[in-house]
Amino acid sequence: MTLEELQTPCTPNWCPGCGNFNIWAAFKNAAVKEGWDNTNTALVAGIGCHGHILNFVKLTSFEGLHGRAIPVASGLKLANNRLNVFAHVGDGDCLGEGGNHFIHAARRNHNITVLLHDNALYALTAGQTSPATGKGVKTKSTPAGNPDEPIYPLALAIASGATFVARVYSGDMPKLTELIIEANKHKGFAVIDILQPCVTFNKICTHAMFLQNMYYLGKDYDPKNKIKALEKAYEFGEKRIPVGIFYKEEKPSLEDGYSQISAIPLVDQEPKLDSLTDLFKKYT
Ligand SMILES: Cc1ncc(C[n+]2csc(CCOP(=O)(O)OP(=O)(O)O)c2C)c(N)n1
Ligand code: SF4
Repeated sequence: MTLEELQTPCTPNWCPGCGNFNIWAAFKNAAVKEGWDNTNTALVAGIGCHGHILNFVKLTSFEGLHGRAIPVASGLKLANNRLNVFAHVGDGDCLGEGGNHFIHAARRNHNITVLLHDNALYALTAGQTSPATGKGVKTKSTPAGNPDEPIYPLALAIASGATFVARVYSGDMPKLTELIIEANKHKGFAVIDILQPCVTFNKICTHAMFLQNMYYLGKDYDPKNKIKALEKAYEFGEKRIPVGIFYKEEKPSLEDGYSQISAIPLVDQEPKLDSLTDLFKKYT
């Protein structure tokens, strides 16, 4: 599909300057480069500003309940393992309401790509604290400062078993496009933590803050070293926001382990009615 063909009749309604615009553009660039279309790709999202992306990309998509994008994406992949499956999730959506799903999909190494639109708060509902909000940060729901420690999403992903774990700033469109493509090519659970400024509600994680404090993991960094990757995943502060691929491991995905779908995807298989009838008989 061309960029024009990926266009829907809807005009994006994100606030001017929102990092979601960059994610939208980078995703479409990746789709054009890789030939993603409605025969080979499906998108899922949770609920939030991030989830609106489905309205602006003309690809088959499903908006799950808040926090439930990942189980829908995993089910899609099991039903049709030929598809490129992307889950667009928010930090509240993925780490709060859907935290349990994130952990177990990573542990099972489902072959899907999770694009975490990380604006470090609940944006659609007007700026409340999420599990990614820093300790002490004042938000609508914590006017005296967030009393809780944040979750470090990449550390959680690595510890849970994700096999491709990366971070990128939404404004770095070439890198974001490249990583989306690489994450999709990876055979297993891939997570990209996308630093996505919410210009309306987050006055700390701004474009300027990311530009001033991020640095790229260099050639001497070994993404195969899990312990070092975990250490890196906890690094976040002044002049200390690493971006790049933190961890990469080659191993069979959950779908690779099912011989029943290795030759023909489930959707293309005839249901075995005889065996089902026998099964039902047992319980009638
Ligand atoms: C189970 C459930 N809890 C709460 C809500 C209300 N709700 C809708 S969107 C949202 C915030 C979304 O925040 P996040 O996932 O971080 O996405 P963002 O808007 O920041 O992109 C909340 C709390 C809901 N729809 N369902
Ligand atoms: S509220 Fe924040 S995340 Fe939502 S569209 Fe506006 S800037 Fe973007």
